[in-house]
Amino acid sequence: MTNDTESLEQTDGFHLVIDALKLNGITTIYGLPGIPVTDLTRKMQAEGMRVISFRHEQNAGNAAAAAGFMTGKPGICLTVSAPGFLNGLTALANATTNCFPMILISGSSEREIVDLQQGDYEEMDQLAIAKPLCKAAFRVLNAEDIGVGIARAIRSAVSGRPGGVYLDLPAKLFGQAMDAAAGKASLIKVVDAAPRQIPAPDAVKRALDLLKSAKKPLILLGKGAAYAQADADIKTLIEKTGIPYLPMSMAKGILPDTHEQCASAARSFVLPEADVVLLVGARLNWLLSHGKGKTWGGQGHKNAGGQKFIQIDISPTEADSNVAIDAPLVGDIGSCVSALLAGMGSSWAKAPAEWTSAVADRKNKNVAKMAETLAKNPPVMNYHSSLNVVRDIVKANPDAMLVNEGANALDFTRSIVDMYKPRKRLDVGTWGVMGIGMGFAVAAAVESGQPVIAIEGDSAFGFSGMEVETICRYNLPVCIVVMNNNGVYRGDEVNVTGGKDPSPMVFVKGARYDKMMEAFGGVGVQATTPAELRRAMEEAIKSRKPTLINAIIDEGAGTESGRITSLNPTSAAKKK
Ligand code: OXT
Ligand code: ADP
Ligand code: MG
Repeated sequence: MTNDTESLEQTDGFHLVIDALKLNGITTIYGLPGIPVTDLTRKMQAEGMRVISFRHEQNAGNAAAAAGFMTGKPGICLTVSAPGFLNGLTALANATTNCFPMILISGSSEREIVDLQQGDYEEMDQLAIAKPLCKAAFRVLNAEDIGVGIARAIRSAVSGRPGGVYLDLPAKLFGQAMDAAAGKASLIKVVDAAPRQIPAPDAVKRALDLLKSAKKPLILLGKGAAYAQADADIKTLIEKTGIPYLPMSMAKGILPDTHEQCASAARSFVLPEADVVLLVGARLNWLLSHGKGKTWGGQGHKNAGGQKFIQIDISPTEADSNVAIDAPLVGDIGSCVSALLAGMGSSWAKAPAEWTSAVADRKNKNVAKMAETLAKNPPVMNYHSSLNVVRDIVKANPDAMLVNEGANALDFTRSIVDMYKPRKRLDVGTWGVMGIGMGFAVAAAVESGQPVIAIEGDSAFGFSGMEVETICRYNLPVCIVVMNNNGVYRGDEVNVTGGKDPSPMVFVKGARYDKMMEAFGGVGVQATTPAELRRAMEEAIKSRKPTLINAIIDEGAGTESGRITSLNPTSAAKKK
């Protein structure tokens, strides 16, 4: 100790990273240890952080992304250099695509060697590779900059449109020592990381004028609306206006799916019929047929249906990305919805009864049709007879989290299983990506403390299935239902050549996924009937023990790509 400003104690890069995270309320990380972050994970645990250690970084990354969506705070994924980093990168890109706040912190190799490409251990220019796949990417070289690096990462992840951020921490940084008091002073507690963004009054007026003119208004809720945690105001907006609403899959439950204004069961009726559509945190991307074409009543696939759009979004460049937006409302959903409510006053007219009763008629017909199908009990369990059970279990346990992936396993679950509370449904999202299952399930359990039900296609499950060990290790209340139809979409395809190899679409028949769970001390059950499935799910929820139910589904029950068969390209080449 040489001068007055220095204290007796020293700190180092390891502890500054930990202190900076904790100072900002981040106490859980999802990751996978190894050089150069092994000691960091040990020290994190020693300093009271919860470290959830995975079997593959992609699953840790998906867990971090789900945590970000659920809490509005950036979920943290920690990986080793090059291959570990790349394994986590898919999840980071997926988080960015879905607007989930997440920070991928990765250790990296010696800069001097990497930059001269001299062949270091796990050499890779990670910052350059991450940059195009996330919102922002930073590298910290000096211990005294760790506070700034973490503050910038947090702010970038959650402000404006949320997304993924990459933070590169070279190995050498962790061991760097500095004076403890100076280190403490270098940390930043981020103030107002996701500031409210108040919409302009003229934009609010424009939106209200358009909404007032509507004869057949529709509200579309996207996952941005769920993320915004403005549930009470969204409910008031919907109920005050009486406008039918359609939730996108991860917006299900902002209001209960059983709400009388929910138009999910009349989707193909309301989209082409509506004249003014209010989009709340939903993009007009492929999931909404880009706002045009037959889905919207347009003549051909490029023709608009003639609807007028109001779009609430925090991103000012989202409007007009697919079709003209007549009234963009730029701001955070909480502020925008409350500004709309304030502008409506107390005498706002309800949506025309002719429209709402037409929607209700269509909806009731479809609901009755669905009830008929669900009541059937075919000799071999299919998606309907099995998901009818899941529907009941979720109804009885509305606080449980639901994770869902697959093709038919996804699409049938989305339309059959009602959600009752916001942010309870986590699924494949904007990319329709397989592999989110176990990462999302772990985060859902860790962040909510509630039981988790994961409805998984057998193919989908395979992408992250090894994490059943993680689920057992942390003793998480996760009940996985593998919808086992022996394959991708269906299990009955054969090799058309008659050769020895199976069709690319099918798996080993009669596979016992339940045994995987038993291998790690969890509960494995094989269910061939709805009654067996019900018993096993009820027991799993009650016991909170890690459980995997291998649900045998008719291998011929699915269709190619589920509800999105039409996206498969077909050859235009003429055949002789
Ligand atoms: O109005 P109509 O009459 O049309 O009816 C609609 C609703 O009104 C009605 N409905 C209801 N009726 C009554 N009551 C209620 N409550 C109700 N609710 C709704 O039902 C219908 C349907 O409603 P929906 O779903 O809202 O409407 P629609 O038209 O389908 O909506 C359009 C979409 C686009 C919004 C919707 O379809 C959607 O969200 N789709 C998402 C699709 C998606 O993302 N799929 C996943 C990707 S598929 C494929 O890519 C797969 N891969 C390749 C792969 C991927 N993805 N990733 C990676 C990393 N590698 C490879 C693979 C490998 S899937 C897959 C595995 C598949 O095999 P699995 O074994 O896992 O799964 P199985 O298929 O089960 O075998
Ligand atoms: P979905 O797939 O459910 O239709 P998308 O992911 O396409 O939803 O759209 C979510 C939208 O919500 C994004 O355009 C994003 O910018 C926006 N968004 C996210 N959080 C907020 C927020 N707090 N306020 C306003 N818009 C938000
Ligand atoms: Mg399958």
